Amino acid sequence: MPHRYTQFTPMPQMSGFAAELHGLDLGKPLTDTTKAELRQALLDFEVLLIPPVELSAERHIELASAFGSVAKGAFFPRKDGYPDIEIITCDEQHPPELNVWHSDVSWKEVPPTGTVIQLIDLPPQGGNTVWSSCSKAFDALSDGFKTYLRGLTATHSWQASLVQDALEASGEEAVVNAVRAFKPVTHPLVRIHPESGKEVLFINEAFTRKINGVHFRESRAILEFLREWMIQPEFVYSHKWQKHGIAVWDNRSTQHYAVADYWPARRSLQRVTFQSEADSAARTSGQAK
Ligand SMILES: O=C(O)CCC(=O)C(=O)O
Ligand SMILES: [Fe+2]
Repeated sequence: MPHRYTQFTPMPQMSGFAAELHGLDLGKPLTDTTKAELRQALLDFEVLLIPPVELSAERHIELASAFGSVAKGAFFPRKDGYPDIEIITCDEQHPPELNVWHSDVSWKEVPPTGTVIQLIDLPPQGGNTVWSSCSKAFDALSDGFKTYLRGLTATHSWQASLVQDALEASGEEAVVNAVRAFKPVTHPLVRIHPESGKEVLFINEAFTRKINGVHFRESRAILEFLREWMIQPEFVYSHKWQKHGIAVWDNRSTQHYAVADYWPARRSLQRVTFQSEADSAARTSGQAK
């Protein structure tokens, strides 16, 4: 039975995926009903697109906190005076680095639940963000292959990724410290989403290094097959931004790619990450091991 929405109308851009929220009024404080419907919509549609409205730092944080507790996020520079707000700016001196399929920080035991971003500086052309639904990608596989994949786990690491490149730019010490602090982690290859119950393929090109317990050639071939499988147009939504457009994604059931076709023009965004207790609870209970 589809959920009924009273505070806005979700308009999915593809069947069951990437919904524009029509009629959502961010001009006033969010009521408990609106927050509950936003959480439900994120489970139903995995990516939410909110029409442009300039958010103050406080309203941006408030919107993120509708989905969970505001979290540390990734490793981007912070907005002055707002440690919860990360800023990603690309310009002539700072080329884009996120044009690789990833789910954020999947190399941690409990990766972020999701993120709310607002586009601040819109390039004259291009600069879409593209999301792929990891639940649609899993659903479309054959039953026999699903059964095979359900038994597997994969290793995720920041090493030999864009994160290592960024650390290297800060010097050897930064890399050595990260090697000590952030060991590779194991995630199930098929995760049961702790809140929606959907089964999702939890692997990505940036951070998944190998499938555990199988020959390395099997691992390499299956990961390459899945990488290609997961980015078929049927599972992918490419979002054309407007200035001050807002998007929210569920980092457990989607992966994303920031298209670098605008560079060297300037593009910048602000982001606030949130964490749901369900994720750490699932990890502790062993479901996400
Ligand atoms: O620049 C974008 O569109 C998305 C960047 C990204 O990967 C992120 O914010 O996690
Ligand atoms: Fe990202």
